Amino acid sequence: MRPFQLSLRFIVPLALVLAAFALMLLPLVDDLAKRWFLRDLDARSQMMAAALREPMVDLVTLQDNESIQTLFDRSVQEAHVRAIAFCDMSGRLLYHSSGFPPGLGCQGRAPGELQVSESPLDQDGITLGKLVLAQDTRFIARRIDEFRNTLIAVFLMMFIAISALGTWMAHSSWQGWVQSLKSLMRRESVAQGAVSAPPEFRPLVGDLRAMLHEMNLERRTQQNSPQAWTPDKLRSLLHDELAGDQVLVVSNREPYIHEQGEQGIVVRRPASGLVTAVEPVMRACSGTWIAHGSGSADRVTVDANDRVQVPPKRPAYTLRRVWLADEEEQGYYYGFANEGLWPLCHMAHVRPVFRTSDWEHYVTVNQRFADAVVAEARSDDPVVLVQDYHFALLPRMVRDKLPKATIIMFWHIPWPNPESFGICPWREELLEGLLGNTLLGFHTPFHCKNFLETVDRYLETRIEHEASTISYGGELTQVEPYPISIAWPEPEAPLDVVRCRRELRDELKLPAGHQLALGVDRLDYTKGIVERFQAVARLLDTHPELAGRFSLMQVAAPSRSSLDEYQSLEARVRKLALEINQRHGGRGAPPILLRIEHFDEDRLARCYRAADVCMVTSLHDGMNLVAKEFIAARDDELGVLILSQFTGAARELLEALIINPYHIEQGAQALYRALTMPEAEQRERMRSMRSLVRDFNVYRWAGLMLLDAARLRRRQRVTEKISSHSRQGLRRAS
Ligand code: GDG
Repeated sequence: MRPFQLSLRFIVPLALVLAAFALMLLPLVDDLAKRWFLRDLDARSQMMAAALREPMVDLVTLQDNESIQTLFDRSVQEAHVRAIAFCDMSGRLLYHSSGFPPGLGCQGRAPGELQVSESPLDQDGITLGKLVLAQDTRFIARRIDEFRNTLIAVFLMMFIAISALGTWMAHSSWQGWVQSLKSLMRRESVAQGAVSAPPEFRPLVGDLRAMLHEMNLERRTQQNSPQAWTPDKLRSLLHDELAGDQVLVVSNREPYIHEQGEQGIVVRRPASGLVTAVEPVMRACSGTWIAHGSGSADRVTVDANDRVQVPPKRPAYTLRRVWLADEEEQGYYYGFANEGLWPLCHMAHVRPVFRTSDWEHYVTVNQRFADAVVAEARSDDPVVLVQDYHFALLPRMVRDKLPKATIIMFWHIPWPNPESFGICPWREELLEGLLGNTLLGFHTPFHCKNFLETVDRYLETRIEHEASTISYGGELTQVEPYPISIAWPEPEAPLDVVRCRRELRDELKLPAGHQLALGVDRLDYTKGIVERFQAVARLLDTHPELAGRFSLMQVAAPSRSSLDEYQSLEARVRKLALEINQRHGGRGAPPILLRIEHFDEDRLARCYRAADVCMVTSLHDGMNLVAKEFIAARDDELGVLILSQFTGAARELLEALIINPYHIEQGAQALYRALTMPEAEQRERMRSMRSLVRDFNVYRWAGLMLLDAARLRRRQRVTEKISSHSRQGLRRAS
């Protein structure tokens, strides 16, 4: 496209110049050609008169009328003359050829289309009269028309030939520049850049080489750095790398929900892995978070621009709320996102449901949020952090309005294989939307690989597997794994583990030595809560001595409860807990302590500290933050984590007891092993996992993404600089 745009800038002026030239030239050419033909006619008349002179002298003297008539008629025929006549000295018309025009006499006056020439006829110095020759000039206008058309055709051909040549030259120069630019951008060829770069780039090669080298060095240092990532470090990164550029976050779920309570307005924090991860980042970078205003008192707590400063106690950033009608929320959020995309991306054996009406709401709501991003942007190149599967279309929509924006998206859930993704009726549209991103992040390299393969299967793109980039419609999307994490707890005000253990057991009316496993999840079918309960039942079947001495406390925060699938899951979970408690709960405390309610953060933190074991048995999970929260809470270095192999976390937390949650016996054995694990082994495992989660925290997650974004942003700016340099070169060349 680019070379054609450039060529147009050359072709249009060329067409104008040639047209002006033709307009000036054509009247001159007409005039010249006319004079040329008339002179030619005159010369021919003179020649003919000379040829007739000799026979005419004799015939006039003899007054041989018949021969004169024959001579004139033959001459008219042979010489393509319109008429010939002979007039005597007194101006009388004596002889003329047949068809002599009536208006033409001996006075030299002729109708417009005739040119008349006269030639005296002498004998021995005595003038006998004059020969009058009339020639038709109409052919001159025809010839001039033909000549003009030929000239226009020549101009047109010249225009086409020069334009084609110019376009071809622009295209091949552009290709050459793009290739050179690409090879300059690749580190290995920058080393020889000065040699292979075209002359236009030579002044830039040194700068580029230094910049790329610095960026690569910096990236490697940052990634491998053992030094801890902190909010301060993230803040200084934003300041140094993004020069304080505006950061906008977009997510469906808002971080603070205002609800109308009986005592007045209360603020609630939602149970969401996404909010858990992104909130500390926003506190650090003081940007604007755009989210759906879903609380009953949300509208009364915003200002005229739908904004509110949060956190309420210590405002650090702006929350901009977007309002949705009930049917929009139903179609976009519950329908397309949670009945369609959620089961599509998770292998949990729940079939996705796709409805056209849900899709239409999904498109509308994505556009509404994209418009809010554009409205909140203070410059044409903000950094936009898009969160999750609710906004697959938004990156392209924002890109269309803000082509220079750096759009980073993080996909918080797994990405399935191409076959599974392929059942979505709008798969191409979703992929095109996602390729509006500058940078697209997943939790694991495996999800990235699935995404690249899916794009490869369903869209015409160019994929560089080594560089992990997708080129689509002239734009580049970088696809990278960024394993998400949590904010490492502040060291101040640590909760005493012994006290937490005692208080929770008192609250649950359990004896002091009662062993407790903990499950914390949104009540979702992907979390494997049913399989977890079955493992508990199996444990008690095989180790009946544990009945009454051990329980699993399951905190299940209600989630998406209006959907059938979630209602039947809740019913199933309640029923199973009841059955197991009836079967194994005869002696003392029930084995399953089910709490289907939302716990506040403080209460949750006490539960993590009070538990002996944490069970994470997801059937499929992007990362799972509960596993990391449990580890971060255990500053006593005790407690055992049982972790499903189908979580992203299982790739990092190798000291957990990794299980296949579908294998109930394996789950039960792991539970037994956890409950009987010596403290020394618990400490060794926990210490190692704690050091990993401390270093690989959520600030590192955000920091690495923002560093990569800053690198791509600089690269884009250099590319723009070089493009404008190339355009100037092209203009000069043309
Ligand atoms: C998605 C991906 C990925 C739970 N109950 C309560 C409560 N929670 C909090 C937990 C945790 C969060 O919710 C759940 O995080 P997860 O990571 O388990 O999962 P999803 O919500 O499904 O999130 C997941 C995550 O995004 C981040 O990328 O890890 O794979 O599915 O923080 O503590 N919090 C409170 N009360 C509760 O009752 N306060």
